[in-house]
Amino acid sequence: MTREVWGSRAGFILAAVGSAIGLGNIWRFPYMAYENGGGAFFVPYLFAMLTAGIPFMIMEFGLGHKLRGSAPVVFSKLNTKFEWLGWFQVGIAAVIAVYYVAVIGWAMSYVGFAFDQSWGTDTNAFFFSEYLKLGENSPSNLGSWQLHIAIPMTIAWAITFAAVFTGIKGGIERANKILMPVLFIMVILLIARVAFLPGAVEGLNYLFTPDFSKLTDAKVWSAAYGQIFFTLSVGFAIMLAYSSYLPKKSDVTNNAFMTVLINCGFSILAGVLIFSILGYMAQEQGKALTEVVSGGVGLAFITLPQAINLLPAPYIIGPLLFLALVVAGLSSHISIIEAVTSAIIDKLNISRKVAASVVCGTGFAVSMAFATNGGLLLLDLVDYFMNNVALLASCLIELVILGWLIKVSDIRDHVNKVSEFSVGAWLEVCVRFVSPLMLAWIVGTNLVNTFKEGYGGYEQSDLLMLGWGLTAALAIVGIIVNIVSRPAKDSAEEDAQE
Ligand code: LEU
Repeated sequence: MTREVWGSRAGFILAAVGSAIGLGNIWRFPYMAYENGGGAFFVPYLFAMLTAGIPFMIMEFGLGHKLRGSAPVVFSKLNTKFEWLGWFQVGIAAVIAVYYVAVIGWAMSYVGFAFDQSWGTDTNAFFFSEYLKLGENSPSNLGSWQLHIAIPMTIAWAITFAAVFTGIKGGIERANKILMPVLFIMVILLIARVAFLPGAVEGLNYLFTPDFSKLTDAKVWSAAYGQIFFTLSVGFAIMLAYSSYLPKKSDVTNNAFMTVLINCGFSILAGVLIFSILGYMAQEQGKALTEVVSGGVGLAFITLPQAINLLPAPYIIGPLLFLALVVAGLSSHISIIEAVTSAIIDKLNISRKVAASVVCGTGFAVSMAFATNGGLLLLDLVDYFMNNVALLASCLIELVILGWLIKVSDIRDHVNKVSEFSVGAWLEVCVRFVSPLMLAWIVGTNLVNTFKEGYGGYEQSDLLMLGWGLTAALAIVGIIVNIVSRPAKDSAEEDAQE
């Protein structure tokens, strides 16, 4: 089978940017920036972007372009012993896919609620009790299935399925060519409106006023690094898959820089949007901003609805805000599913249509666990482990392989051969020293803290099964697949040397 290719350079960049820009940019980034010292967060964030984000993106685009395969193929071509890491990454992507779609589903429901603000004044009670119907649940006691959550999730799956089933150029590229411009236009229109509301400037001051005392806080650095991999979709099979469809003649370095800079620029725009609204809300309520902000999921589904209640023309701004979340989420969800699908196509040599049907069918069924009373708790616990343990560990192992177990200069040479401007030795400094050291420290701290303190007050048995157990299971499945795989597709290692 000849490998599919993107139809145009712009198409590839839009798809890569579509993957990177997602739920993580709109509600995670603004809150993280706020929580970690406002303007001071930008120092570690930019540092993480420069030392880890850009190098990772160049390496992954370079590897995907050179070795033309999904994550397991790429790693096994580097050395057949490394194939397991590819499957571990595909596993992380698969797990993220099944809960990410739940948040897209909630956002879809909220587009509808926003028209008449049917969430009422107590948006907290509305979200937890009326919408999620959270009762005496736990991550392992999910309660009953909720049709009103399952329906929007099904719509999201249908869109993702249509794109991935149709193929790289006709499906994924075309979807992103619609979704990305729509997203940018919506966000710019929203900013143009809310930035002039009274109080908006105070909100922005809050976000951008540096608190340099936070720079000595290890947590801030850990948050910045954690955010950068998730937001750029690197380290868990996605960008490897996307770049494996690049045509031979492609400017890898330029594409990588554009993707990173557009994504991080968009995060700042999202920060401006959200904090203008929060500043306005604080002013309207006569409170300090610190009193009105809540974190994580709460920022999008509790605080924002409250703010929308107070906005002029809430029936326009409200639906647009949640629609932006939906659009950003969908283009990312498509990429997560493609990461899994392309790995299956490569491994089993089956058609895209069959692979996409199996992946989406299974993913859909599993994701229904999140359309339950306890779905939020399950999501919270699994998301914590995927982001803070599995993903960061996967990135660290990838760095060790790329920086120490193969010749990183080979990849740099390849990248420089095909790109307009050359990447200097700084790439190797980042890949071999700066990033692995930072990550080793962060992963180590996360592991020790999670071991000692658990997470979110969940039962030990839940942490063991759905956190540690799930993460270990992904690694073990990867290792088993690696072992039973036919040893070395003969030409594999030669390919890698090319
Ligand atoms: N990069 C995406 C985001 O920031 C997430 C990823 C899982 C596709 O939301």
